[in-house]
Amino acid sequence: MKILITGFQPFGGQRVNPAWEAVRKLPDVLGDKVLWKLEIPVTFGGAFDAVEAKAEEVDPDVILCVGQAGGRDAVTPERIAVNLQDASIPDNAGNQPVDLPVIADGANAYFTSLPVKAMAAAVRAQGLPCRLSCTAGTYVCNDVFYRLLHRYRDTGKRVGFVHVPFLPEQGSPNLPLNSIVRALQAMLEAI
Ligand code: PCA
Repeated sequence: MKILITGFQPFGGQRVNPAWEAVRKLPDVLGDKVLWKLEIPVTFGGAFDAVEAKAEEVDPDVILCVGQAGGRDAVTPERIAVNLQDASIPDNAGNQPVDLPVIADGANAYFTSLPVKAMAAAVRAQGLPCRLSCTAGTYVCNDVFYRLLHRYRDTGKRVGFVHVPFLPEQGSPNLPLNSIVRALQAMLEAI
């Protein structure tokens, strides 16, 4: 199984993004799974373009995007992407869409095609905090998640998104980097 896993660049005045810091530390092979890792920009549309370009090259079975969710105290696999852009801060290109659809004629929402309950159970079995989330927000993370679910619907490619807490150096609540790495690894093994 080929898995494309992405992490975002820093945004919102932060110097690091725990998502990419953790993704880059994952092994290249996990049992029968081969991982392709990609750092992506925090820009509406641009994040999707980067993932799609890599997916066209690699032809992965699974695409899993990872993002930072400051304020959350657990790893949170996302269940739903919504067709809404509503940014409270500009993205890294200076764009700040408000009350716009991601895709004009798209469905209101898509459910993830990854087994998020099994993934969450695998993280908790490691003694790490994890719960399902029913909103990836309305910023760039939801934008790339929605666009990927739309693009790869009915293709057999499965798409998921996981938000992770801050690192200790970014504030509280937080999780150490190696805990985030272990959580990602447990989720990948559960797919
Ligand atoms: N988190 C943001 C965008 C990039 C990231 O890591 C979000 O939750 O939308």
